[in-house]
Amino acid sequence: MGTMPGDLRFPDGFLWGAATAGHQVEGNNIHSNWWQWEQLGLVDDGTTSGRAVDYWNRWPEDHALVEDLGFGVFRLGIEWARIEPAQGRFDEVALAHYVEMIADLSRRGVKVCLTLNHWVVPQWFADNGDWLAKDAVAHWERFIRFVVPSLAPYVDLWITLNEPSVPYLVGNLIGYHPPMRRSPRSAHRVFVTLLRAHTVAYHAIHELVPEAPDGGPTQVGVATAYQFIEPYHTSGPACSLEGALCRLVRYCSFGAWDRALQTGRYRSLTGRVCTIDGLAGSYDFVGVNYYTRVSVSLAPSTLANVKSGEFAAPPGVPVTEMGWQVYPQGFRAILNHVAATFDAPIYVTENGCCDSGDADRRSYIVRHLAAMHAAIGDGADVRGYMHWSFTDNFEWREGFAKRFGMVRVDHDDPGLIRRPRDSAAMLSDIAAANAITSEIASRYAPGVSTSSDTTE
Ligand code: IFM
Repeated sequence: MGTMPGDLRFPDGFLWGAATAGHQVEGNNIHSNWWQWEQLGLVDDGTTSGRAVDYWNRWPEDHALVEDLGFGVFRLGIEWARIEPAQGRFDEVALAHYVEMIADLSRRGVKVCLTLNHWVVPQWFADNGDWLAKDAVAHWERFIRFVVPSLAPYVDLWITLNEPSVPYLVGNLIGYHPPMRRSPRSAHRVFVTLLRAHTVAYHAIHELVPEAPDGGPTQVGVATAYQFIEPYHTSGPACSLEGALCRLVRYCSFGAWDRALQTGRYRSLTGRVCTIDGLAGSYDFVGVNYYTRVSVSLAPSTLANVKSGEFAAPPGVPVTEMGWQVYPQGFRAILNHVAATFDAPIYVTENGCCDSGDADRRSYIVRHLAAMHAAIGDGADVRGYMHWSFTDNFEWREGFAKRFGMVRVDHDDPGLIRRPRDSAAMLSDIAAANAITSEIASRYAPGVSTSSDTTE
């Protein structure tokens, strides 16, 4: 397919696709900590993950759709609680089920990006003290060594941990997710344990998997949540104070983690330094999850809105149904920041918006892809884009009411029918063209500018 001047063309071989996570789509992850926690009735819309969208059984249909849409990569996760439902009891049947699922993608010519932990742990592990337990990393390593050899023939990109900042900040500092601790000490300890967990997984995978399915080097990384963090005010004393707070928020959200991955050392806010053998340089690529800008404010009116670590948006800035700012300029800045920080290829492992009617998603995608294109032009080595999410799914504490899917699925529909939204058709066309052509942009997102003024 030819492109015209003004079209935004992506590098040859660029991977286009979508992302999901086990617990959010599979259903009936009954031996997990999240499943147990959901029964307390704390999910905002009163739902529980239940059968979710039954990906556990409907994967053939979903994979056929992935293939029809022409996606070259699909990100999914496995659930530790299914594979090791009781301590030391490994379920070969569950693992074989995952192998069949994942091999199917590979047979369809779709590259597999596999997440080994997306926050959820087995209930027995949670009962044992979760990531605070002395033997947490040993249990985790045993699980990794059990699953990796069977999955290895089909996995192109391994993600050890998804967004580790969520368990340490949201689960242990803010107490908004299970285990709902509000303890800086626990948050610190979980942070360090997750660094160790990543390190052992990284090295175990490299030891067990000599090469990727395409014969190239094995690729292991982390999917990190990056927000573009800025002061709420643009000038004056409030802005200076907020600027200082921004540095702290950045350090806690991703800065400390990134530095630890590079240097092998972590300096806590109290100045304690911890060194982890094997951590320095333990990444072959960087997974970037980007959604929004966070405007840090000290004003009581905006601080009052802080929920799960979010600050309110400045007036006039468009927000999604999550209340998250739509800020593609931040995507470009983050990709450039990651490129400057790490000398490694980048995959966008999540980017998307909560939009139940698919009214704004196409514009969100076009503007963020234009920002990504600009970052590539700036020199960032971005190799792929996985849109969050493929189908609607269980959005954690926000339940099923929040819709991130390019494919609509109603949790309460007895048939759980998959209905691709226009945004899925658009990403499919972009993937086929390996470009945002002006024809695609004007057909799906009329009036949305792809020029660099929207991305600077
Ligand atoms: O649904 C989540 C996902 O599990 C992790 N990253 C952010 C998404 C949207 O909130």
